[in-house]
Amino acid sequence: MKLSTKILIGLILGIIAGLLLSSATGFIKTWIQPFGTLFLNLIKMVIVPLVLASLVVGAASVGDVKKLGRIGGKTISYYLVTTALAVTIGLILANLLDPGFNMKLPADAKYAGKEAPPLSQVLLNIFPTNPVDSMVRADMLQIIVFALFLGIGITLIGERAKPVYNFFDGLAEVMYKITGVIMEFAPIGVFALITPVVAVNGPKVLIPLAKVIAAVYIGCLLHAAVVYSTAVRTLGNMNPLKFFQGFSPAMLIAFTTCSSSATLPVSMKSVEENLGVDKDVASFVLPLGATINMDGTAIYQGVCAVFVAQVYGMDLTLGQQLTVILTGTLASIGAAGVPGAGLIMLTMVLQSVNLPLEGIALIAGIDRILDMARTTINVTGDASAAVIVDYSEKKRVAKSGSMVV
Ligand code: DAS
Repeated sequence: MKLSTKILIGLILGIIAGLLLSSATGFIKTWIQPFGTLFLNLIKMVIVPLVLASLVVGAASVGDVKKLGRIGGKTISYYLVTTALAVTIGLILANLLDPGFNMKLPADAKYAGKEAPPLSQVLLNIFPTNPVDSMVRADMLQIIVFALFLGIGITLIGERAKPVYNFFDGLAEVMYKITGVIMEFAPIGVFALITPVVAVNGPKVLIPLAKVIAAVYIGCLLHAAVVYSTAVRTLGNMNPLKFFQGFSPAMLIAFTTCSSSATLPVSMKSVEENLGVDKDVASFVLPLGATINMDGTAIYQGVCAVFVAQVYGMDLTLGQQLTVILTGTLASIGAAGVPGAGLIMLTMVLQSVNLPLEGIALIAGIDRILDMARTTINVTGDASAAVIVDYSEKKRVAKSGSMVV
């Protein structure tokens, strides 16, 4: 039986167990949840060495800095376009579904939301002053930047740096192998992760904000079905069904862990083994995407901004909605690949259009349910970029090869 089927069975059994055991949260916390935490910790254990090693090897084996720049340019352009599309989908759906229609709150409710870091801080902060400290703190953007410099350095040194290249190449292989072993426990891990979420967030908390949940989930499904399918078919020359099926193990891990970072090892394994993406493309596009490309989060920002405006009886002008598209895109770039990051960045979006931050208190109760959908889309967007960039590079090589004749 395929691993993705086993994981799906674990997910379904976990949802059933969560509904049946909704009054036995103590039992779940003691005897089920630890297995989910263990699985999550094991995946997190490999993230830093895997990303560092595979990105160093990826950057070094790209062979020339020009190609690295080309891959980077294609990747970042695709990320920005799809993210802006995602926020727009979120805004349109929220305006159509009108989730805040039947809820009206005075704007004086108190909510001390955490401040979102200013974008300038995020951009400046990506250059590490101490790479070891970046790895200790698992600061993915700084690790990515350091790995790129290391890989470029190896390329520039050439033969004398071969031992360094071989070390990271071996480390990457070992970490991939460990990821494969950990993934054998995924069905149990997914079961143990989803059961407490369903038991705690059962139907009672979902009903009053069902429209917000519907808008985010429909937005995510639409984005995947329209944007990603069109993109992988037209720009990646891949059948969308093959794409979603091949990437399904990572999508299920993202859905249950709500963490793009924790899903990264599985994302890399899935695109390379199931979708045929070259390792040097995957090891550049995916870690970068897990950190700065979050289309699901962008959809969520668009929906929640309109919802909060409606709840407080404030209509967003077209100009404000365009501001939400910009700040929603930036917020998704700044959000970390960990559970709940989008909720923190929502403060930045609400502030940008002068909406009361108290609205976040309404979203917080269902944020975990929304996080499952948005994280799944976040990682799927990264995989679509990897497929497209990989195809574009292969087409380029084929064309230059034919030109050689
Ligand atoms: N959970 C985050 C992620 O890992 C996204 C978010 O919180 O918006 O992608």
